[in-house]
Parts: sequence; structure tokens; C-alpha cells
Amino acid sequence: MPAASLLPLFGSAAGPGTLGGPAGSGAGGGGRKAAGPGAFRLTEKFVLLLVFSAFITLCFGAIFFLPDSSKLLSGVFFHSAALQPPPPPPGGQPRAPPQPGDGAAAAAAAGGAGSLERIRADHERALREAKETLQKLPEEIRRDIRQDKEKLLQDARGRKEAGAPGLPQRLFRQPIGAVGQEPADPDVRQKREKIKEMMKHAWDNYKRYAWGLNELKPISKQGHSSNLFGNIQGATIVDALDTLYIMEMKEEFKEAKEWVEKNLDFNVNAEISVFEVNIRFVGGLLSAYYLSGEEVFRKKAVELGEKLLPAFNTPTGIPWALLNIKSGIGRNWPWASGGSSILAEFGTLHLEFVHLSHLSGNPVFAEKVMNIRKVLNRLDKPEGLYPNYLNPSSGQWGQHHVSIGGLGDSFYEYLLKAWLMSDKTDEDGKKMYYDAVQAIETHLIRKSSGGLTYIAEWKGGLLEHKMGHLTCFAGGMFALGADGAPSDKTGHHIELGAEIARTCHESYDRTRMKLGPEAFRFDGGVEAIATRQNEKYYILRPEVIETYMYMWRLTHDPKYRQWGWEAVEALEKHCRVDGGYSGIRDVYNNHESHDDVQQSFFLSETLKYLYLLFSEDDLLPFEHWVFNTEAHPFPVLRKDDGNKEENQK
Ligand code: DMJ
Repeated sequence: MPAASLLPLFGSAAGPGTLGGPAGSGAGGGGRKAAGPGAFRLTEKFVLLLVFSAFITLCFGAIFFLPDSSKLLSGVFFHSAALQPPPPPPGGQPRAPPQPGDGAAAAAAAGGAGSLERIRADHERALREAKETLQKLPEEIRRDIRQDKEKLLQDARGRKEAGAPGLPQRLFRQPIGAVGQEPADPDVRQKREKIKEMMKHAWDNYKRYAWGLNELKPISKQGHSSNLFGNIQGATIVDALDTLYIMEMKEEFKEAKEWVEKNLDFNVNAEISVFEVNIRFVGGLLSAYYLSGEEVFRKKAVELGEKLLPAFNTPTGIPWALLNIKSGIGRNWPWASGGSSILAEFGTLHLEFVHLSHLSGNPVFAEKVMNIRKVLNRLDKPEGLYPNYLNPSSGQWGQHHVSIGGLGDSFYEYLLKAWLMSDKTDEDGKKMYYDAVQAIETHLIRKSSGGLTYIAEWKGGLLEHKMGHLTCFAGGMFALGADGAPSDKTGHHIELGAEIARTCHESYDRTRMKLGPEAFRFDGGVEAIATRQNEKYYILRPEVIETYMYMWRLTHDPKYRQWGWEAVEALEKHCRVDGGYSGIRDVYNNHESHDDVQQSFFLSETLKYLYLLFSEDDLLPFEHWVFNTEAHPFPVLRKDDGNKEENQK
């Protein structure tokens, strides 16, 4: 019972003739009421005195010592109680605003007569407010509660924005190449402008029809939700931040940043894909921070990184594919061989997690991904290859399927990039990468009778002569790694990159729409052509353009810009619609059948790689930046900046 409701009883107890409470109450009440005090015997008087003093003690206790009475009075039961803030701490540092219930509890804890005074004053105020509240209409009470809630939320936000609690102070120095020069050649400049206009079309329509949702449906002009992100929202905004920045779309970047500040929320009950959330959200936030220096991005990246940590709670430390970020419960895709985790998923956390440790000062992130390395290094690899499936409980491989496309791809990419991003100190990553490429060359890379080099898939020792669109990223990877390749192999790795680029270009050129299919085959009398209906789609993927960009930067052969421009023309002709850009169901068809999805990676990757292809090399130069698998640029961590240990943990 709230202490306030005891007070009237306490007051009337002192009045004449009312010792026993309400008239007629209790079994023997009538007789006692009729008799005067002189009618009691001594023992009865004594008993009565005892009962009375026990009652008084109880009332006092209830008022002053029930633990939550003040909270009940001031915070919950009644609509508000503005409590006296404690004096500011020495040195004039601002103190956090008071929390509900802070005042009375703190005062009681401090003790002394002053405290008692304050408690009394608090309670009187609470009573006054209670009376006022009772005179209000229910509508007014509800409005007051709403306003109080909003104020509390705002205060909490304000405190968070004032600085990221728990994060070390960090002096931001913008890495070299966050902005570049205008292209000298007017034709190139014009092409680059066109790509920026494409970005504007994609962004404006997303903003218009799907703002704050994950992706856009450009035909039906509404939001699109993929279950990869659970109910985390805003994938397109976070994925696009760095593209907006490098394209100098300042207004758009500002509105995206404001959305992140106010709305990006990870406190949701959501089962998410650890890989997708990492590469798009953590990656997008990290690169936005490194480009702009805005603290909010660092803070959000670390906050999200922390949410992902329970995914590593498995017997081996190999993370789950799916994680409920509220409960911290993880599991694997039901379709994955024997409950396995996927190589391309758990192998594509390394760059982001090393940077999370770097920016938070918390080594746990880097430790988690270095442990993945250890587990992999302990295992036997069939023919030196890494199967796509690994059981996180037993630490054993699942089915022996090997792919440099889907399910395997970015694992290899991250071995090389971990080494490059560590300023070439991560020797382990380097060795694993070049050993893997050796095995891939021996067992998976083949040449068609028409002279096209392709990377096949391996199923328990048998080759499937198919190459996915996703596999086309490998051309860029081989070229990027050429420089560090064992002695005489540099030229060979560049050549390998060039051959893959050519094959992938052929896969585009041999379609009616000049856009590549999801997978193409080299069997049954065809080369670089999709033969199955369910492999003929194009969903705005970037991998072929990504390889053109790397090949251009590393060779300056003009054909890569020419091929890139062909892709721009095809995108404009077949994918551009009123409401944005859409994927295509069959690239061999005469007429477009749109899939009605504008993927977030179209803004983060496809358009960014195109823009870089038509930029000077001083924009995000490879000596200073490494792109994550979603094209988010991270700076190289220089060994002379004290980063060596972090990279090698
Ligand atoms: C992107 O999300 C990333 O590139 C990922 O590594 C694989 N595929 C998509 C784009 O195709």
C-alpha cells in the first residue's frame, strides 16, 4: 500500500474516542466503543498501548523506510517529481541529469537532518502533485506521462551524443585520399558526372519512397525488407554513406548522417545474418567514420560490433551465421551441410573486427577473428583447399564443396586484404592467401576450348564447370595480390586477373542486354553462357565492374574503362526505371522483366566502383585504403602508428 494512504488513519488516531478505527468494525468493536478509557483494566490498557505504539512505528516505517516509497510517490505513481539535484562535483564538471528516483534515495543514503528535511519536502511535493493529478483529465495525465517519457529519452540521447561512453578519446586525422582531384580528361569527367547522376537517381528515389527502410522497390515504389537484417532498418542509408561522401553529395550525406544519429537502432529483437550486417552496417559505419571523422559513426559501429559478439559463443569460437541480437542466441542456416557455418560468412569479419578493436581500444574483436584463423590453421585442407562448410561445434569440415564464388568468395579476399590492411605485417594472412591461390590454380582454374580462363567449383574432387557472377571479383583480387606474390609470380597474377576480367566481360557480352547472368557454364557446348533458367538473372551486382576497376588502376589499359562504360549504358537502358534501378529476371530476353528490387549494394559497390573507374588514382589510393567486400574503404593501419600488435593478435 502506498504510504500516502496511511496518513489519514495516523492523523485521526490522535482524535478523541476513535482508538479502535471505524465505528462498528471488528467482532468485539461495539462493546469497547461504548466504554470510556477508565473502564479498561491495567493489563488491557497495557496491551492497547502496545498495539497503538506498534501501529505508530509501522506508519513511520512505511513512510520513511519502505525502499521504493519515494520512487512510488515521485516517479511512477504520480506524474513527476522534480527532485533537487545534488551539488555539482568538485571541478565544475557537468553531472549527468538526475534519473527518476535518484533524489530521495540519494538523500536518504547521505543521512542527516538536512536529508530528513528534503525527504519531507519531497513527500509534500509529491502529495501536492498527486492532488493536482487527481484533478486532471485522463487525457492530460496521459499527455504529461508522454512528455516526461520523451524528455527522459532526449536526455539519454543527449548524454550519448556528448561523447561515446567507454570509447577512448581519439584524435581524428583524415587518411590520405579521402578526396581526389577532378579527372583531367573532359570525356572522363563527363562520364564520371553521369555516374554521379545515377547515384542521385537511385538515392532520391530511395529517399522518396523508402526512406528509413532497408531497400527500395523501384517499380512498386515502396520499401523492401530482406530478412538478412531482421528488423534493423536503414541498410541503404548506411551502405550508401561513403559513396555519397566520395561523390561529394554533401546535402545527401548530411541527411543520411542525421538519420543515423536519430534513428539507427540496434536495440531490436531481431535475428540477423552476422555476415550481412557486418559487411554492410559495421563496414558502412566504419568507412563513414574514417572519411568524415564524425563520432556518431564510430560509436554506432562499436555498439553494433558488441551486439555481434555473442555469435562467437560456440565450442570452437567459429561464429553462428544467424544471431538474435536481443537474446544473443545464435544458430546456423537450416540448409547448411550438417549444421555448419559458412566459410565466406565467418571468414569475412576480419577487416571490420580489427578496425573495431582499433577504434574502441577493446582487443576482444580482434581476438575473435584471430581465433577463427587458429581453428582454420589447425585443420587439414583437402588438396590445400578450404571447403565451404565448417561445423562450429565439432570444428570439422562439412561437405567438401569448394567455391571461389558464393559460400567461399570473400574468405580468400579477406586473407589478402588483412595482410594489406596491416601494412603487410600480418604474415599469417599472407601465407594463407598465397597458399590458397596456389591450390585454386592447381585444382579449380581451367581454360575453355575457346581460350577463356574460368574458375570452376569443386564437389568432393569432381569439377562443376560453372562460374558465378560472384566469382568474377577474383580477377581484381588476383591483380591486387600480384605485387606480394612469391618472387617470379607477380606478372602471372596480373595476367590471371586480366584473363578472369576478359571471361567475365564475355559473360556480359554474350547476353542480349549486355549484363551478366548470375552463373555461366563451360560445358554442353557453351562458353560463358547461362544454360539454366534460374541462373539468367542480374541483380545489379558489382563483381565484374569491381574487377574492371582494379585492373584499370593496376594496368591503365583503356579497355577496362570502355567495358565499364558498356555496363553503364546497359544499366541505363535496362535497369533504370522511374523509381530507381531494378534487377532483371532474364538477361537473354528481348524485353526486361524487372525483379523490382534496388539492392543496397548497387549504391555501395556498383556505383562506387564505376565512379572510381572514372576517377584519378588519387581518390582512395590502394597504398592507403583497403575495400571491404561491400566496397567500404578502410585505411591501412600503419605499423609505425603502434598498430602492429593489434593486427597480429
Ligand atoms: C555484396 O553484398 C558483397 O560483395 C558480398 O561479398 C557478396 N555479394 C554482394 C554483391 O553481389
